[in-house]
Amino acid sequence: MSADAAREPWARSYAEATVKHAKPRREDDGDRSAPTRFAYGTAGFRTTATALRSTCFRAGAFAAARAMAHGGKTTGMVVTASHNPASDNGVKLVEPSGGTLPMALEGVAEMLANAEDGDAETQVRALREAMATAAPADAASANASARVFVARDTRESGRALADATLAGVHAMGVEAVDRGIATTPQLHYYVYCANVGADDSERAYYDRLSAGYAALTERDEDEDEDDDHGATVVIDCADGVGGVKLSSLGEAVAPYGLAFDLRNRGDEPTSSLNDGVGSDFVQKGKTIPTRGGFENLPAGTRCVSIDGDADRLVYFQTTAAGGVDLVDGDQLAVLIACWMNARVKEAAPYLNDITVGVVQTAYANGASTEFLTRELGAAPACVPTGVKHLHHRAEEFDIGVYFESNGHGTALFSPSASKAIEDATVEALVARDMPAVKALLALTNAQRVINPSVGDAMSGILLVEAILRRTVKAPRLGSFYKDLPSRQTKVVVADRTKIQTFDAERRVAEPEGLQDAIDAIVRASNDARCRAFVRPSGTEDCVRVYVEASEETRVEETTRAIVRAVEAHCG
Ligand code: 16G
Ligand code: MG
Repeated sequence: MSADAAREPWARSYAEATVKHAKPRREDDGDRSAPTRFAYGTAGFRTTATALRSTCFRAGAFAAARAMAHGGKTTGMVVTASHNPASDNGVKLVEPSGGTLPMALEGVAEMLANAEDGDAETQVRALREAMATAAPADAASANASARVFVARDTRESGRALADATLAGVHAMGVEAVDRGIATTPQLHYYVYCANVGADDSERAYYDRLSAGYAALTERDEDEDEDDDHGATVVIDCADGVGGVKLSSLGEAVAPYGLAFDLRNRGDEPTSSLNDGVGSDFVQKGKTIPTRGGFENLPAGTRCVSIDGDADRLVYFQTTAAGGVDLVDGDQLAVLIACWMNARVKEAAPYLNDITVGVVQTAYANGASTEFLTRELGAAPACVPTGVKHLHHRAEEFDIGVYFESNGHGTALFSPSASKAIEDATVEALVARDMPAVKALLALTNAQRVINPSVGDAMSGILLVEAILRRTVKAPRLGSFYKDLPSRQTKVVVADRTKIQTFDAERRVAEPEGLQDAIDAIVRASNDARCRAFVRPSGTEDCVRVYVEASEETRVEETTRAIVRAVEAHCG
């Protein structure tokens, strides 16, 4: 490397260390599924674990560069491949706010991940660029306490990949803190706390959430407990990290009358991460997990499935016929947004101009969109797939509720909304308007039960349970509206990147003619409620086709026709 490229001490030490973390040669480990190019994708680098050692080293250095960019803050990295198979792994980077990597930096991260082993110059250039992008106020402060928290899920490959990550952080001369095994949202929360001066321990996480739950469900002496909702929830932990962590949360909430019955905790000889279990399996297949004894539960039992890194949740109720009533992310958004909206209305005299907005993706069932539009008086916003898109859009609302149908989601309170709620509480107290005080305290306590950094299955479970328990005559979960029949299909084509979409992935710009073909097929269905779109997956080598209509058979016919159109245009 040229003397110029290595002028900073970190650049010299990084250039020396990167040599020891070479990419695996494909012919050496015989791993044919390793990518030829690493793409940051929908939610970070993700691929077969054996291909990731050098990527983790570099991503660790990248996280260190981001900590330095912010003038010496704490950033983070989680080694996880979420809902993907146990043999995969991946990288999720966490910014000092506790949020995800700014999209503008994804290309820089890709430049670093894809640079040749011997090309330290390009790697250093990428790191320097990562360091140059920060809020000006941040960059002005001292560089003394740059730190990176590294966590991993329960995958076998995690230990070695976390070690490679820690080595990447060290190579930059930045303090690396091994936070051990954690859920993705926990690590986001730890990073957030570290930068706002709050307790970033695991204990403090459980304490915050459980105290929030306790406060949110506390009843006045004159109130009756609404016993329609049993206080036990059966949780399918996907044989992942949630199995370990939910038992700690369960201990923390048990004194407040909520019991977790944890299944698929990953500690049985038959355990297999995300394999026939977990939220992805349950939501996509609309079926109960294949392990954990769900088939023996009494009909109507309230259950939750989470994913491999515990950042998604879907509820379901078993039916007498051995099936499920699925309560997906769309339904959860409705439950949470309507509950928040009702509290805002109750507090209306003191809480003016606070709006509750919902963010969905094109996958949201049309029935949920119609319901929300009616209830909230405004159509939900629609953005491209991926938490990063939903989260940013939700930040534009006073109270922004976002959910993907697959169960990624949360509610965000803007700083000004939080302040307005605080001020309104004082005013309502002075006026002795107790119904308004109650509504305002509910909004305050809801904020305590919510992980402020990112959507979190553990926090989501507590919020939903609290809402069900707190709402006298709460509607049965999932009974707000009836889903339109829908189907999601994968099509494998020669080159999925040929498909370019716009309008939040609802329309195709390229290849030419494909959108016209889809429009013609939808028109031919003669069904006013028929809706369809196609998009290239950001995590798998396939094109996804989504169709909904008022009847199952129409969904099937339309899907078949659109699959043929995709094959014809992208073959
Ligand atoms: C990732 C995303 C998820 C999205 C999914 C879509 C995050 C944390 N995860 O899992 O939000 O729904 O990808 O996958 O953003 P696809 O692009 O393959 O359809
Ligand atoms: Mg996940």
